[in-house]
Amino acid sequence: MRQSSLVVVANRLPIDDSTAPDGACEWRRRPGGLVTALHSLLRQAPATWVGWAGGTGPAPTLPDVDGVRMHTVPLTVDDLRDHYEGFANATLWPLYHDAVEQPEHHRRWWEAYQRINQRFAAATADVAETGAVVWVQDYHLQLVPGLLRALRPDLRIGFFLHVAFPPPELFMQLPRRAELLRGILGADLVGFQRAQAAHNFAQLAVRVLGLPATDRQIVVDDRVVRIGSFPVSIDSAEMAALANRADVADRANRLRRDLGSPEQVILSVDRMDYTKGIEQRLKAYSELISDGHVKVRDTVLVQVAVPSRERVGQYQILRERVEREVGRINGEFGRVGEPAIHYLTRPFDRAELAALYRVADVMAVTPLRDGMNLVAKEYVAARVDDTGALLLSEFAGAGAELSQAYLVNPHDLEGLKQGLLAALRARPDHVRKRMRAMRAHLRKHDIHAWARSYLAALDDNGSLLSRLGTTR
Ligand code: ADQ
Repeated sequence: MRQSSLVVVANRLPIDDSTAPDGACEWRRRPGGLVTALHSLLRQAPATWVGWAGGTGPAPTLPDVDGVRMHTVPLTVDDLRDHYEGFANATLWPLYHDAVEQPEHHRRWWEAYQRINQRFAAATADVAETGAVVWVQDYHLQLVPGLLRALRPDLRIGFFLHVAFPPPELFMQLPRRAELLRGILGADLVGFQRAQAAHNFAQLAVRVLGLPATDRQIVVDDRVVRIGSFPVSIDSAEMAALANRADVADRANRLRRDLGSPEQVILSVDRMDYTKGIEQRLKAYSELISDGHVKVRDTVLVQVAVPSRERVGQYQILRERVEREVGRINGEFGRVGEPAIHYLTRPFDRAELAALYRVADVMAVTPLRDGMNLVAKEYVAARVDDTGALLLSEFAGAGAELSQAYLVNPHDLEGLKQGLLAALRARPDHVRKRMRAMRAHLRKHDIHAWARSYLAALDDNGSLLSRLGTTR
């Protein structure tokens, strides 16, 4: 078996199958931050990506993508139900996001989580070269670092959590909290989006496992595990270039006309998820209309909400509630050909998304809790003329970085309304000053800087990075 010096392990492979018109099956690179971030690095070393290819049949053998080997891990229908939809998305996801929905606990889900993590660890052990650097991603695979270390103590193992990590009081609810912590602590470096998350993790290591810990390191079995924050980012240059394209500008102008040429457009783009604060935002907007602060003719809201995890009950209920509320608001405040909310559920390609960002005078990103939130960063990167106001939740990781945004507490309805009004009514010179500062920040702290800083910290003797010869 061919082995690699750098292995990325993530629930999904970075490619999707697409069937060509002649029926032939092709594999295409999936768009997305992580893929983009790692792409330029992975191409330069003998690299492998371990993950699930989608589907529930036997694992397909896939061609290399841009020189990166795809190593598939198979999942059955039961695995998907109990591991992905169950433990990952109905136990961990709500618990890690302030328990804004009730986490469910089932022993069968935990068994599946262990089984699938073991499968990923074994697959990784097979493909990693002696002394390789392995980078495990996200909450689906928190046991992999520990399981992999037991199989392959020679490896350098990193773990990065893309989502929020909860305060100890919440994490303590997990029936198998000690096992989960020990799983993550199999890594040499544990990365989080925010410093607060690293602090929460260190406190848990002390409280649950009785380990000596600071916010920078935890000592486990005479091994030092380093912890820290590495805020993920986007390819800001790519988004800016896209937004600058003439066809994207044309599309943005057309969109504005199609919206009835309102004075101001408010935009929100979310995965349909109860953590994103969609219902609270709709309520704030509708109250601003009924209070007479906002007129539908002048100010429209475009809400993009792509359905996700549709087999998980809480997501089905949320979608029904959001759609009922959009219908109510449009029924009450819209007119023929003039809805108050333009509600869209389909996925957009990157150029369409860039055009939407260009149209938005105010971008409302108000999750109740979010590890980072890339949409906020994409909006900033797309505002190439320094206009546009970002309304941002304090509870998104991005809120800790983009302090020049209009920061709001989305649980506070009055505060949310005031924040939205402040963003809508802000003086253009103030808006410009804030946007310019945020764009400067993003140009420096982009996705390449993120991947480089994490890998430099993981590979502290520099052997991988010098082999990669990475300069950007
Ligand atoms: P998510 O919760 O999925 O990510 P987010 O960071 O906002 O949330 O990323 C969503 C991505 O999907 C963005 O790149 C956005 O452009 C894209 N997207 C949304 N709607 C779309 C549409 N209709 N069409 C096309 N693309 C669309 C998790 C964590 C976050 C963390 C990221 C990355 O929950 O907190 O920021 O991982 O670490």
